[in-house]
Amino acid sequence: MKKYAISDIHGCAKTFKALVEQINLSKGDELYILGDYFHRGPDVKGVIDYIWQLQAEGFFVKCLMGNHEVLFVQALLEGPGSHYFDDQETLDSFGVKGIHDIPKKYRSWIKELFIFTEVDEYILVHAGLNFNATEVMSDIDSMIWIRGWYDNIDKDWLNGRIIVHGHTPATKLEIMGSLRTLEEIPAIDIDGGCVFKREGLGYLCAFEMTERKLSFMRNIDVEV
Ligand SMILES: [Mn+2]
Repeated sequence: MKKYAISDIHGCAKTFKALVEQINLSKGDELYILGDYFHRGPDVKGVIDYIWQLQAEGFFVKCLMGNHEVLFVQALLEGPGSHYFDDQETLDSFGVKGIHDIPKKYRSWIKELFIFTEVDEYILVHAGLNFNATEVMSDIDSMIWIRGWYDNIDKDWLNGRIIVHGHTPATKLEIMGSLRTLEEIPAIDIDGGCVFKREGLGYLCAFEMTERKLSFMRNIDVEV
């Protein structure tokens, strides 16, 4: 049985589907998605529909929340004209004019996403952990938003656990490099910056946690 983590799909439904097919996901496997389904890419609706399709077919898929989903929920709460969410492509993927016109089942789904989860020796979270917090696992805001936190990692607190996260785009080489340095830095950033054009970015990454193997899919939704 394999256990995969994928993060920061950002509306790239074709790339996501191609990666799931590339890893040859089986019904006994587990797939964890670490947030940021929304924004930037062309087919947010398609990403969520594909997750639901997998689940309906009997695949195990557990979804965490990213900051782009938080922004979306804040915009829903704030009402029309909210500055929290301004993404025409996301609206276009649903064929609607405003976020409140997005069907309720999608809006409700976002509110049900998990903030973090633990799988074997791994802690899975969108952005990372704030080791300066009094209660590391209570700092939800940091779990969703934090950047540049590796210098504060408390290995004693982790007690052998490894943090798998996304949120900060990393090049393919950086992601592969972090897999080799888990002893020193027990964290791996699997956000391959799939929607970004910068050198080394433009990949969606799947991390198989049991055998610690990486798979990459070049973006096929947008030009990168
Ligand atoms: Mn993010």
